[in-house]
Amino acid sequence: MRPTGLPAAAVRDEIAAALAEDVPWPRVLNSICTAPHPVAVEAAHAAAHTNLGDVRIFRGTKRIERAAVALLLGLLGRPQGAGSLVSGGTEANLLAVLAARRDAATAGRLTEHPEVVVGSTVHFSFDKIFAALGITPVRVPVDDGLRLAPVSVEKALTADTIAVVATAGSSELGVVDKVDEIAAVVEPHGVWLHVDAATGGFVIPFARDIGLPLPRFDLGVDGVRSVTIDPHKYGLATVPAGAVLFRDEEVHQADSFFHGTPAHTTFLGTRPGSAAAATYAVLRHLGREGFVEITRANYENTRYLVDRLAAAGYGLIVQPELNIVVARVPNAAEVSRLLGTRDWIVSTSTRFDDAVRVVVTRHVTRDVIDAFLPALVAADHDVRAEVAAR
Ligand code: 0PR
Repeated sequence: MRPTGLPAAAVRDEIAAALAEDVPWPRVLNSICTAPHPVAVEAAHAAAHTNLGDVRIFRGTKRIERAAVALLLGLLGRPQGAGSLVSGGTEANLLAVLAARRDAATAGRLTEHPEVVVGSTVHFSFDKIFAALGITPVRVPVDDGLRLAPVSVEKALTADTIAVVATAGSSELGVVDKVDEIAAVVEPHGVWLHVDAATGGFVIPFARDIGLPLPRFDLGVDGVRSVTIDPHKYGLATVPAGAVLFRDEEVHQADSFFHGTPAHTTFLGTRPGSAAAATYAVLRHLGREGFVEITRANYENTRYLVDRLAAAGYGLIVQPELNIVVARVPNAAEVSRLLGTRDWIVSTSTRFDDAVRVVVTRHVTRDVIDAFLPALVAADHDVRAEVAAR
């Protein structure tokens, strides 16, 4: 640190210069996050000084968090449930697995080597969680549609199983597990079913409103005990805003297992009230109709992208159920790298080496797609030429 400080204007310029190096949203095609809604930014700014880790001080902010959680519980079919706003999908999934483990212990079912059954398409945040908690993942194959197969789940259950995780939907492939069918096989075994809807939570309910044939995945489905849903993804809130929601209030209260002062129901201690303010603001401002309209536009743009890809000769790895398009492109890693040097950010797949993945979110408009397609074709062409010359 310098002995003398810099004028605020000079610091502002430094920050602005750094931010100008970030890739602008219209060139970002890999991210589940988008520019937060202006009302979210304004609310986050107003609450920038708050800390939900100390609710003796931030009473009003806590009230906003409770109100935001109530709105999310309403969205997910369980107004009488409970939950917390957290830092994102990783922390939400961690809290859900911890709750499942506690539930198994309370029921006298916790063995020395607890297992959690997951599909091979589950998000990598679970790898971190299982490693940290010493839990063994039991990975079951997915079906032809890349969804967790209910029969395989049932076969994988053992006396050590403390939870099953279903994904609604996967950020890598954009498919939605048949949560209702998985719940039907898991429920009779009394095993905790967690649904990771970090990505799909702010898409599926509205997609169902506009008539798309997606399964229910929420806390209204018998057997679903917890759900992760992330306001900082399709919920248009500022980062970091995740949420974990539980079917039962007692489970959430039992979350005060961290024995903080005052008791915390989250893994983080000091945590931003700005996230709660942003989440609340955007939910109140848009209402269900606002989200339905945004979702409708995202699906229209998804369709447009699929059609433009087809016209350029690119097929799909899987039919998109969410607004995530996985196109079949040869030498995908190299194409993605080359596009990156041209300031177009796409991602690839860990499962398929000929897949370029594009996330359609609010900033991925027709104009963006129209600009992207020639860039993809050019990068593909250049990589093919390079490969042929080797
Ligand atoms: N579960 C699912 C289904 C997810 O999609 C994600 C993140 C998580 C859990 C973990 O959530 P947090 O990252 O909030 O802890 N999915 C995105 C992904 O892996 C994360 C992301 C977001 C990556 C924006 C890049 C990016 O620019 O694609």
